[in-house]
Amino acid sequence: MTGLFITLEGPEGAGKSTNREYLAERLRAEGIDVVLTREPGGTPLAERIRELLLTPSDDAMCADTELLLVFAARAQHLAEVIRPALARGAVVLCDRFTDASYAYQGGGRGVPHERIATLETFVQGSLRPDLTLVFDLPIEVGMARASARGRLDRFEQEGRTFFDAVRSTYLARAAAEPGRYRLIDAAQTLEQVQGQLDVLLPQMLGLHRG
Ligand code: Z5A
Repeated sequence: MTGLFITLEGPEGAGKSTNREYLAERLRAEGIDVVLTREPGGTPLAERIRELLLTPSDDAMCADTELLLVFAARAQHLAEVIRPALARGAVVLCDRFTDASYAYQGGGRGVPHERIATLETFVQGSLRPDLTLVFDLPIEVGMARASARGRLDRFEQEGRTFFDAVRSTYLARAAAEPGRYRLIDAAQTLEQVQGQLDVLLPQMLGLHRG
């Protein structure tokens, strides 16, 4: 039995965490074993790496260090959580995965695509998400939502150019592989966004049943 690997992506404040919970409830109501998780993080060790990545610090972190840390956390997450859950047939709903490395380290920091692709193959082998939901919205709307929470993390302190590059990388990836990606208009009200997810639910159930 193999499960279904769904990732949620998009810029800050797009509603990934909120809607991950909503999707999990809807899938559980169908009797499905759902594992909710996130990156960077998802295991005790990977959560410690997350702290390193997100905590603002006076010590500059170079782009390659950042890239290696996200993939180090991912290796642990895959071994401890994602692969075992998929092997028992669960639906894994993961808030961010390797598309975020292409968007933030690639688009935002300018790390060459090939370098990220090399690590992707090294850490994941042939494993890729079955479905990726990209929550898209204007950067200023997402930033306003995120900043309403208070203290900004290390990524949230970046400027407009960084986030424009993040957003356009997500959109370019979604356009290049329409079979795997679904674009969600995340600027709509929460009810409307959840309406868009409801439309996708039968597809998710169909993919899970194989
Ligand atoms: N990162 C990386 O660089 N490379 C990688 O490979 C990976 C990650 C995997 C993790 O942060 C950081 O790690 C991330 C990229 C980097 N950078 N940042 N920043 P994270 O995932 O914890 O942080 P985030 O993505 O910024 O999470 P977020 O700001 O919490 O966004 P969200 O989960 O998409 O949004 P939310 O928490 O569901 O909603 C935010 C607020 O908006 C909240 O008050 C909601 O109630 C509200 N909301 C949600 N939807 C709506 C609608 N539709 N209308 C109005 N208000 C709404």
